[in-house]
Amino acid sequence: MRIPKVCFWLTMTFALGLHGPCSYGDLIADALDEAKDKYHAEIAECHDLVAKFLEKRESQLRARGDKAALDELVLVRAEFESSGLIPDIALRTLKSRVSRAISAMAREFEKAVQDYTRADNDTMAASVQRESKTFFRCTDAKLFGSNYYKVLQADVSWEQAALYCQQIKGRMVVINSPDENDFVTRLGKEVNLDRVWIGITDRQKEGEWVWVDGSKPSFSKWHRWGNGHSEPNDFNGEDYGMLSIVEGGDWHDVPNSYIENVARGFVCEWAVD
Ligand SMILES: [Ca+2]
Ligand SMILES: [Ca+2]
Repeated sequence: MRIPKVCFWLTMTFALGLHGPCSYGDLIADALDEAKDKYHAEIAECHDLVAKFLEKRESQLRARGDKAALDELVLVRAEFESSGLIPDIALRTLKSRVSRAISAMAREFEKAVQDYTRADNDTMAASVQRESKTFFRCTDAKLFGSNYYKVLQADVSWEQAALYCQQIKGRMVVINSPDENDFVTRLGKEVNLDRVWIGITDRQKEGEWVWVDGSKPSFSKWHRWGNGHSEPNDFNGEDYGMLSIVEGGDWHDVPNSYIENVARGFVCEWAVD
């Protein structure tokens, strides 16, 4: 029987003790693994606490017979279950706990990259660097062209959505072509959303629309009203881009906190490494 070459060399490496468990490289990997375990445990605990909070709130509203509040809560609960984003109505401390856990994990990745670089292990430094870019990416994000996309169902403002995409090492979606617009619209439709935030804004200078990556739009799909008017209309000072799935992917400018009792969310995008 032929032993595959790679197995032979691995066996030889261990046999010769070149890769002992006490090498510096392993200490870095162990510290990173420990940080990941801690991160996953912290996120799981926060999610558990939110789920319990929402459950308790639901039974309170049911007992009170508050139908309107109950309908809103059911929607918030469905959004939380689908996106994992801590809703605004939950304890604010939980929201900041999750943010802190993400930042701490991001720092651990940076530290490991530095440690490997200092130990002259450029291969591992590059590998951890790559992992850090995809670690926070939603596992079910869909590939289209050279990016991964995920629609997150949540009742958040444009600014909150942009910040969250950034936190998880992506960005709010930047749409450069009709095909990409159709793809994002289809993704939103798949999860039955009516509207999603997209990463375009004129908050810096009125009428100058820019994407979150600083680029100027090379393509746009502003909605045209039947009466000859069209978006963006800056109605009462609207500076944030929203894609309307129910209008075939047309765009509107709307206020930062565009609260409406409709299926809502935002789209994050990650470049393929
Ligand atoms: Ca505007
Ligand atoms: Ca508008």
